[in-house]
Amino acid sequence: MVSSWRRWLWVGCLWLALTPTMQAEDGSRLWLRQSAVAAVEVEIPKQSQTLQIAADELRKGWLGQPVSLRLKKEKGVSAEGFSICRREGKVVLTSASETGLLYAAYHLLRLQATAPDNWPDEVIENPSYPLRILNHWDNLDRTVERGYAGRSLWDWEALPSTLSDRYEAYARANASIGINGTVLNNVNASPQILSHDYLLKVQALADLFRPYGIRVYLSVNFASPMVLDHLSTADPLNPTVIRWWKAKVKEIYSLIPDFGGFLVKANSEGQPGPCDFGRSHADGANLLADALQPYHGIVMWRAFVYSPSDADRAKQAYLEFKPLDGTFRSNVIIQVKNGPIDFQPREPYSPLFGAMQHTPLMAEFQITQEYLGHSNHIAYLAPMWKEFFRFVAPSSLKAIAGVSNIGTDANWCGHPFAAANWYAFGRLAWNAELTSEAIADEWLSQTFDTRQTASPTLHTDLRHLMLASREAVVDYMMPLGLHHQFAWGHHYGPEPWCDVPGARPDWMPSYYHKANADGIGFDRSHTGSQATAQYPDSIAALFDDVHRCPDEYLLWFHHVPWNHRMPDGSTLWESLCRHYDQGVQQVRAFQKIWDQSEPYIDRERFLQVQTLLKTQMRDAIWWKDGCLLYFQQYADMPFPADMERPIHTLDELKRVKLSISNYECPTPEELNRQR
Ligand code: BDP
Repeated sequence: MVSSWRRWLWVGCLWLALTPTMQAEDGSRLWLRQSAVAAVEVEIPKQSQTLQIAADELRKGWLGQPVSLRLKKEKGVSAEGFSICRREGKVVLTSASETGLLYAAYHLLRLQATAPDNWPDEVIENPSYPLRILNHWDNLDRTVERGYAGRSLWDWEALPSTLSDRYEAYARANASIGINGTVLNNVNASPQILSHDYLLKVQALADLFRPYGIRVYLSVNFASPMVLDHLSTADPLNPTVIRWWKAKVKEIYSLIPDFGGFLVKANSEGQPGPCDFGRSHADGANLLADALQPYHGIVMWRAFVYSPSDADRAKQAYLEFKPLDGTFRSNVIIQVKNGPIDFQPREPYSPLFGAMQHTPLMAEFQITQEYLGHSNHIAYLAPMWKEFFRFVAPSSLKAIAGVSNIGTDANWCGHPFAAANWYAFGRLAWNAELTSEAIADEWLSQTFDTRQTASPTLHTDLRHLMLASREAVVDYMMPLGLHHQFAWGHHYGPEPWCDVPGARPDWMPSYYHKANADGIGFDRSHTGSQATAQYPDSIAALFDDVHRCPDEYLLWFHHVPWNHRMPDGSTLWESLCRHYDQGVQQVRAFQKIWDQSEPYIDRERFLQVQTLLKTQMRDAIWWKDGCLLYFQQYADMPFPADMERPIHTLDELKRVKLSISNYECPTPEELNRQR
């Protein structure tokens, strides 16, 4: 379709524009780093802020033929979807909505960066989910719960009069990957967010985000009527409480007409909720849903509930929510974490998915690496989310949410590779069928220009590193289904020995590993807590049988003797050792791969990743030595001869106490001081 000399000219321009200049980069441009040599002609159907943004993006970055944007409904294309085709010497982008055209513009730029000479004559894209939402766990004092990339982006003090440039850059990055909603504040919500002063600040952000197709949502505290207006109760059936919420919602919509709705953490980890007044989660959710319904707002009600009761923690959300199936209003969506415990490096999927047949559900993924090395470790999470989709059909979900890893750090997410997880979350929310490989391809090409360098292997080597990274973390932290072996509070380093006097037993690692002279692992089979019975029969049969249970979930579902024979003939103890060792060896391999990329990567990002990989390497050894030396006391067996030997003693590691909080990532200095 393009004559060959023109194609070469075009590829040449592209090469010139994209060839890395090797200038230092601070990562602030994320995956949006293209700049065109000369602005192309772009035709828009009418004047609007959104279309202007789309046109400006194309003028800044598109190197091909003139582009025509057309607002038109096409068969097989949803409201936010779009088509791209080449017609009469132009590239024609068509969508029924302005936001769809903005997405089309970003998609065209993505095609140019990732498959410049190899895209089909016609592209049609429709989002997998209508709601693709980031959850910020940002507090009003600008700390970020489980945030490891600086402070909160939202400068509440300065809002609404002063608007940081980063707000629009944030909206742009989200729009470029199709994210269309943002919950601004922590699920452990301050009631203050609903005060009039704060709503004016929220309004300012909503106004900025609107042209980028992003709606604003808020986390709300169930006791807000009591705290803000001194009501004597927050009972969801009390008429005064009902009136309070209706009036509050009316006030919000008078300021933000397209406000998205509420996210609620209730009766969980000390948060107030309807159960405090003898009511159910459905009573609580329906109260808010009724107030929001006239404005088409929604309630995302979290199923992350558990208490220090007799029931296995992994069973509790199901036990509490399954009986409520079908009793929620139609504008309530139950937001369920991917696994039944809490964002561990590996969990089986939560059995609530598939069990709630009459209630819309949405998945909650965690983009911030609370349990995967914070922003110090490379852990590309797309493979973890795809693993979830192997069990939970993407089409069975109503929406998708991801706990954000964004902060004030210049590169947004702390680790240069952590931005890949923000990117991957957006791309999977847009198209759950995309492969982890394809997303890594896109991100690498746009972030490091990996396809434009002289190296024949840089792109594939870095892609390999990304794809192997999450499994490496699982291996050196908690292989074979082990979970929650983290140090108290900050969830960074290993502490299988942790024993905080008086603390909740279900917050102690020993609750989960149950290591003793007989073996290790949590028996959730028919002989134990029977959590396996919460799964559909075919899956339950698989998980319940110690000989059929996939290795990666073995110690999640079974208490297994140390000399149990694994499918490869090794004992459980040997296999555990080999997994830990394998994790460490993988990080050594990542260091080598990264060092070979030096000639092709700008200095600043190269050095930052190189330094972080050293930290990751030391942490991997810390995890391996700490866990294996501790478990060896029970296994009473030697390390396999071919395994890398420990370099620490258990006593030494037991003395490590990082002085960091929920809001921080340990610095190399703090780690060196301790280890
Ligand atoms: C856990 C975090 C905690 C969150 C909680 C939640 O440790 O900080 O508040 O999840 O999701 O992962 O509500």
